[in-house]
Amino acid sequence: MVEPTDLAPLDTARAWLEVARHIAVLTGAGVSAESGVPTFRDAQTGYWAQFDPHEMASERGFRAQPARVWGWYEHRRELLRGVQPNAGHRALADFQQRYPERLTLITQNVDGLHQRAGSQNVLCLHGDLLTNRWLDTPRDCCHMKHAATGSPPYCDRCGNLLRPGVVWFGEPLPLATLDAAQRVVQACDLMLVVGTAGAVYPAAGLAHQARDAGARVVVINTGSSELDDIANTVLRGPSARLLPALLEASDPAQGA
Ligand code: BV8
Repeated sequence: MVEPTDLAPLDTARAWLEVARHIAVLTGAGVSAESGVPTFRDAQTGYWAQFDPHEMASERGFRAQPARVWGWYEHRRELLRGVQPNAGHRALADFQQRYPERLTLITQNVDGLHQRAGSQNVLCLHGDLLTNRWLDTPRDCCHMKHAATGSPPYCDRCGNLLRPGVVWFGEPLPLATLDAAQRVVQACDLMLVVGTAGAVYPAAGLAHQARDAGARVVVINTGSSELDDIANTVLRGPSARLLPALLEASDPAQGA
């Protein structure tokens, strides 16, 4: 019998998928690239290219330049209007629908496209670009009706600012979500790491945890990533093509 490792990476990954009982998927900005959403690194184009995204995606950066950072998020929200989930998002949602107990999706993305494609119980490590919350602990006066329009909106009673509902650099990830993600990767036998540079922690650490717990790790990326060296196999190419190729082929109904 030909060992899966003797096959091409995609066939190897398909063979591992067939026998996997618990599949963890970690996605990054690359899975939304083919929907037209610039990746976190590529988002720095035009006017925004002059600013460091890690600086802007931080509380310190927001407090220093609230109008500029708010403008950057409003710009990114604008880029999301009219954007649709792509075939990669849909392949993940469809597979989970066919095998609800087998796949858990963990995402670093804040664009909501996995949820719009139909993925359920998505573990969103870095929050949601389309929500806001108060910068400082809201007082009785801070109600949305007092969010005077501005850049950013603010409470016209105490001056509290609204901020995007995302996790900034230097801020802790939502504990319950991170705990759940860590439990998922500890228990999985296959982990797909899709469209992420693997440079942001603790998210990238989940792939290391999966590998250390004995899971097979498959990286899907158009370019090299910081997680390639812990992958059991790397599928080099766009996720909107490779996720359907990997996940749809495994459908017994298609006689795979
Ligand atoms: C925290 C929301 C502690 C905001 C984001 C350990 C080691 C080193 C550093 C640290 C560490 N622990 C903590 C840190 C510091 C820091 C960090 O990781 N820094 C990095 C820069 C070194 N981490 C933190 O600050 C985290 N917080 O640890 O807090 C703590 C605990 C208690 C109390 C106080 C504090 C918080 C990190 C969360 C930051 N927020 N997002 C926003 O969006 O504005 S992260 C942000 O950047 C994105 O959400 C995303 O997660 C990340 C970018 O990563 P990618 O998704 O990989 O995207 P990128 O553009 O980089 O790459 C795209 C990839 O796709 C590429 O590889 C490309 O080749 C590929 N690609 C492109 N097209 C395709 C494709 N692949 C497939 N198909 C395609 N078509």
